[in-house]
Amino acid sequence: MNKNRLSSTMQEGLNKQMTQEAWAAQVYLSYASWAADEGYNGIANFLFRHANEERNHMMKFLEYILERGGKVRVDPIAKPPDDPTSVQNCFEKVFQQEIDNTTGIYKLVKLSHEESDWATWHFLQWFVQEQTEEETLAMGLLDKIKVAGGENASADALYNLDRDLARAPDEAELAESKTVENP
Ligand code: OFO
Repeated sequence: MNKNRLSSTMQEGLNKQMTQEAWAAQVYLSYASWAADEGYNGIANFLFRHANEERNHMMKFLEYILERGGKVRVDPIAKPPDDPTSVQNCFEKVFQQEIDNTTGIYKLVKLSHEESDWATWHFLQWFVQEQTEEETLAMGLLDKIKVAGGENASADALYNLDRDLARAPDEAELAESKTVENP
């Protein structure tokens, strides 16, 4: 008896997204290594922590495919993009990477809706929220580098930014958790 509760299209899509998350972890590792090499140890620390999050996302997809009786396929992971050229460029790349990942998640949500695969739809809602959080976090990075002076940021401003990011929380607070008292 076939126990696979995923359509073949969905199984393929989930496997691709699993690899996409593994790739995202590699991208963060590569940007973090670049930052460390440039002497930005706070930024590196922030990006290394994020690489771990992406790897956890990969595991969530892997576990879900197995849980639904599907077949996991561990594919090769593509090479990360070129190193950033500056801190601003690094944060722009991080933001773009999150947007691209959101697009992948949305495609799967759309497919789950079309297939009336409500279990997968429900599973993906966590990722919809996570991507909103990560985009907010990446937008925050872009704001910080803008305030620091963008491409013309002084060594002092970059020093402060680097120190702040070493302690920055991994999660962004979303609009839903805001209140009048805590805007
Ligand atoms: Fe997996 O959350 Fe970012 O990309």
